[in-house]
Amino acid sequence: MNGLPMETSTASKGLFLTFEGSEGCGKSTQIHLLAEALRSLGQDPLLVREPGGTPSGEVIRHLLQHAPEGAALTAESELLLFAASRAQLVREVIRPALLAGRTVISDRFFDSTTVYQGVARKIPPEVTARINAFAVGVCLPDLTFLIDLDRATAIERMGGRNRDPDRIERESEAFFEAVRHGYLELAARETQRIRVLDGARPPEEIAALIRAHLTSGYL
Ligand code: T5A
Repeated sequence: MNGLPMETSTASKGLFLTFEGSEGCGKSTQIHLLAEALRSLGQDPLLVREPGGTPSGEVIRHLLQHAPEGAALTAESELLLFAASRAQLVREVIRPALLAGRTVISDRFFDSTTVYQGVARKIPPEVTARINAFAVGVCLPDLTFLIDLDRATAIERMGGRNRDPDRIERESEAFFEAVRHGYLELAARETQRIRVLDGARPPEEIAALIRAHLTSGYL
């Protein structure tokens, strides 16, 4: 036993929300606006991000993004490392919080693997689906917001942050086109769970749409 709660099929009491989209689409901005709104309603949402969010997950994040030792990672190793970070985050942080009744908001979750490693890295969908299922167990998002933004606008916004690109951010334009289309195709297949939002709109407008979605059946 490692002291962490065992995975069971017991229904979660908390709401599990995930945000997805390509680099610079505005996920973090919206997560923080939503968290503020929830706090003003007296809630105490838990915010997590992927990869990372646990001590071991943060080491994996560094390896995947910036460590020189990660430069030669294969697509297969990359997939398994994202899954390992997620498996730990689910059992160590997300699941206990949901069972305790907290709302959990995750900046990326398994849809990122479906799209980045599956569609963009071309790993067969049955492989990413199986590994995703193994990593998350019974912990599935109740609702996912996909923020869709064209690449040119995203690059302009990220340039404004004046930061060093990480290993994945240095990928080709074709890779990021595949990511964007992969997300939109996934949303078209999972219309019940995934809500697509236009990331080119002003942040407050997007935030209002998110709150409206939530108050129409989730809060
Ligand atoms: N990955 C991850 C995989 O390949 N597989 C996986 O399974 C997982 C989990 C993670 C990387 O890992 C990959 C995908 C990624 O390459 P990360 O460093 O965690 O990367 O960063 P990202 O998730 O890509 O997020 P970013 O921090 O780059 O962007 P955000 O959070 O989407 O954008 P945000 O909110 O920081 O906004 C960017 C800028 O735009 C402005 C903000 O002020 C900010 O300056 N902005 C707006 N401006 C105008 N209008 C709006 N509506 C705006 N919204 C935000």
